[in-house]
This record gives sequence, structure tokens and C-alpha cells, in this order.
Amino acid sequence: MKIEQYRIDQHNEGLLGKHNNQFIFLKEQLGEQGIDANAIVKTLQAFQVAIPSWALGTGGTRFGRFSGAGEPGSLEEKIEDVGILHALNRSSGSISLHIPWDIPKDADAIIQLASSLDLKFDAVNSNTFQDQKNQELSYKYGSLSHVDPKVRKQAVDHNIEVIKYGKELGSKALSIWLSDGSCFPGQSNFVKSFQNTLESLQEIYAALPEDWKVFVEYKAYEPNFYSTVIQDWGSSLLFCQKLGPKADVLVDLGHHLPNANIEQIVATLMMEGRLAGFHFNDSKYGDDDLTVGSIRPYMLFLIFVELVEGMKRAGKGSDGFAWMIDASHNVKDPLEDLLQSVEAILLSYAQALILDSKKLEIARGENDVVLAQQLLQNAFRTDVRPLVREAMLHSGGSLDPIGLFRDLKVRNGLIAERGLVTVATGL
Ligand code: RM4
Ligand code: MN
Ligand code: MN
Repeated sequence: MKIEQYRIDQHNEGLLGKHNNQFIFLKEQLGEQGIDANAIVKTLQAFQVAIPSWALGTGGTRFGRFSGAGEPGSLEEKIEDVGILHALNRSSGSISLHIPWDIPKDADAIIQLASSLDLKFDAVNSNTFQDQKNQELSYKYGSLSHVDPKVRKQAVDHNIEVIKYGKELGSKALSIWLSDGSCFPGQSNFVKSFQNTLESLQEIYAALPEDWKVFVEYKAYEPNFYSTVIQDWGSSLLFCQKLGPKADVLVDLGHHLPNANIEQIVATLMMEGRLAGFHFNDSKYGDDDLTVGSIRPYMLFLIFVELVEGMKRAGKGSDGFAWMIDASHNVKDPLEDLLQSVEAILLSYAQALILDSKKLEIARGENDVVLAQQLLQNAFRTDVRPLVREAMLHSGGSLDPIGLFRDLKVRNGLIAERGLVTVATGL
């Protein structure tokens, strides 16, 4: 199923009058503060968020999974789903594959399909946290950190195979999330586990093509509940520093212990030039993988304040980082959920872009705590939705992606094509 451009234009026509009024009003307000709304719109247009191949179906918890209808049953259908998202918001221009959940069998055909939908391939993800059918050795007690060199080798080889798939598709990075750790005190030797992991990562690093990067993701706990080898940004950075310049830290918003100051982590990683990018999601308790911005939008804004500052300092645009959504949808239509997530990301980015950072620096220099807070909150409390809508409109997208998705009854169309009972690969 493909959304034709004329459908989008038609739908926009009915919304244009109201949108223009709102945009002009905001533009004037921002103009009075010396902010160029059109420049922000351009910056927003350039921001692209990758969609993970495993988020297009309904996710489950360890208690069960309530599959949705018309879920994509193949990689081709997953790419088509991302094509639908991108047609609607023009901000989801790439897909990130998880191997072996989504092995591209015919790379040329897959590339062709993706290009016809204006999509590229983002980082490829390896998976050594599950055993696959016919796998020789088990990852029950770890993979890259395992006490048995044969298991480590199998995990290293898998990662190298993932790089091969990614190369065929034009990806430029391998993303590693290592679930290795231990469930009970005494189960593993922290130092040996670290050293084994380092050696394994070094072998993977050596297999990276010249223009590739490896992203090292950290996570505090789960599936291991006592210790995790790459438990936090400090461990991840340590591995990256030991590996070399092609290794950077990947921040997944759900992977911290409660109340961690993620914006400060982001600032520090950017200061060191070691931030690879993001896995966006939101959470209340743990790695909940909820819709971005649904629980802690102020935190997301504060993170974007640091990102905008960091990009400015580094002289880099948003295309210098890897942005991805890593979410799971238990009760919502995955496509609607992803549209909400992308919108939330763009809104936070827009809020950070209108922050008066010069005044903020002066307030900080004068220890004017009240003014510093006020400046942040002024930006956060501004309704920037017209900026995001204008960006989508300019890029050929919809002024109301979810509204149009519903008007066109996209899910019904997908059910008609794929059937009621379909289950996408993933968690
Ligand atoms: C993990 C982590 C990884 C993701 C898997 C599915 O918690 O976030 O990035 O690939 O889940
Ligand atoms: Mn993640
Ligand atoms: Mn996660």
C-alpha cells in the first residue's frame, strides 16, 4: 500500500487556512524575539529519524503479546510500512534492520524497493541476546563476554555477518546492544567479562569497513538482573575509547537507572565527540519503550537543548548523528504510535531551537537562576506545533499525519492486503 501525493495534497488543502494563520502568528511572535521561523523550519526538514524494523509490529511483554492486524510479515512489507510513515511526515527517511529478524535475501531488490519509497538503510543491529534456530552454541550465559572462546567466536562472526548484510544495503554503522551480564552475585568475574568483551569487540572493530562506525549501546539491567557488562555510558565510553575513533556511544533513553540526568550524559558525550546518536522512546519505570514524549516531554526538551548546543559547538548538522526510535507498542497501532513519536522528537527539537541560548549563557554567568529557568521554560511552553507542521508541509508531507492515516483507513487497507492474523518478527 502506497499513499499517493495527491491524497496528501488534497487533505492538506482543507487544513491550510487554519495552519497558515497559526504559523504566521507564531512567526511574528518569534520574529519579535529575533528568531527566524523559516530557518527553524528548514532545520526541522533536515532532521530524519530512522524507524527500526522491529517496531512495525505489535510488541509483547514477557506475559504475552496481543498481535495487531495487518502487521508486516516480511522485510518488504516492513519497508512498505516505513514508506507510509515517510510519505506522511517526510521525516522518517530510513529503516534500521535487526539481524537475523530481518535478513535481506535479495539486497538489490530490497534497495530498489526502499529507494522507490525514498528510504535509506540506517545502522544494522546484531542480535546475540537470543538463541536462533539451528544455532550451534547457546548465549544463555553470554555472547561476546562468554567464558568459552568458542561462544565468543560465534558471536563475533555473527556481528561480522551483520556488517556484510549492512554493506550490501548501504548502511554505514553496526549497532551493538550486548545483553551479557549476570543474574546473581558470584556468577561472573567482572574483570574477565570486560576483557573478553573488549577482545571480541576489537575483532568486530577490525572487520569494519573504512567508512563505517560501530555504536556501542549500554543498558543498566534486563535481561540480566544483577550485573550487565556494558551497564552505563561510562562503561560504553571506556570500550569506545579503547576501540578507537570508529566507536561511539549510543544512548537509548530507556536504559538508565531511575532519575539519571540523561541531558548531562549527552552533554558530556558530545563534549568528548563520542555521541553516536539516539534510540528514542519514553518510560516511567524501566526500559518501557513507550511513545517518545508521552511521559517526560520536559526531559526530552532538555536533552535537545544539549544536542542543539553540542551540534553548534561541533559545527555538525543533525545528519552527523544517528537518530532512531526504539519503541515497542503493546496497545496502539504501531504506525500511529511511530507517527506520534516522530512528531514528539521534532517538537522537542523545535523548542530547543527557539531557546535564547545567548541570554541563557549570560544568566548563567550572572548566577541568575530564576532567569535561566524562565528562558528554558519560555521555550518549552511555546506551542511550536505550527513549525513542525510547516516543515512537513514544505517537504511534501501531511499537515496532520495521523488524521490522514485514519481518513485513508490505511490500517484497513493493510489488513485487506495482508490479512487479519499476521505476526511481525521482533520481540
Ligand atoms: C534492547 C535494546 C536494543 C534493541 C533491543 C530489541 O533493549 O534497546 O537497542 O535492539 O532491545
Ligand atoms: Mn535500544
Ligand atoms: Mn531497550
